[in-house]
Amino acid sequence: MSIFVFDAYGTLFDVHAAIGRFRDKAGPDADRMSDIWRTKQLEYSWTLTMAGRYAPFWTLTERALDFALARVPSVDKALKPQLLQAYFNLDAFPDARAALRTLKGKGHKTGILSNGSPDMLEPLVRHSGLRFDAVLSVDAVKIFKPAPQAYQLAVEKFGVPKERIGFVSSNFWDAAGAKSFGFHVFWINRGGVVGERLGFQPDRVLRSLGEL
Ligand code: LAC
Repeated sequence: MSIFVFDAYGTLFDVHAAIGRFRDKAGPDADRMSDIWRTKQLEYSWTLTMAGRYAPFWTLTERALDFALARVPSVDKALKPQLLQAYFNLDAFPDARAALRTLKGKGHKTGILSNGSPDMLEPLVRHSGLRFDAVLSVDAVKIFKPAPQAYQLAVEKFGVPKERIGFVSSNFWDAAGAKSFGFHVFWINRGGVVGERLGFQPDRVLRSLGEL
């Protein structure tokens, strides 16, 4: 495997870092609100895709936050701009930096393929200081992962057969979609959670990016 393509949110970057910075102000339902925010963000992307529609992931991130704040009224709605702003510099998971350095040191190429829109990914990657050979957004084809057209972007960018691309994701739905597409898939199961039964299994299950 000489090319490793990573999912961004949940795999390299911690989406719950946003609420983490405001947990005191957000109160006891902070984590529940953050879970709903993430779940709806993804659900909206799949629902639009199935309806044959597209809106940038940033728009869906904001709509999902509006929903989550409405659903969990104990969290102060005034936190909305700060929570959205935090999305531009989410913390990278502690294992990401070392893993990327090791892969590069071994001469591998690395990339990101994310549902995130370019205006989200650019500041996120810049603030993290992490370096990639390519940062690809599905916005180029205006359809979200797990649609095959989205994964195809990485094949076109790196110009190699898909089975030579190692695709790395912590999101099982993404790992399953990537396997269905034909990538060699690593599912990063940091929490040791039960794998989904979607009919597609990753090639490897790892506990951290450090095991790549
Ligand atoms: C990504 C998300 C949706 O594609 O996890 O980065």
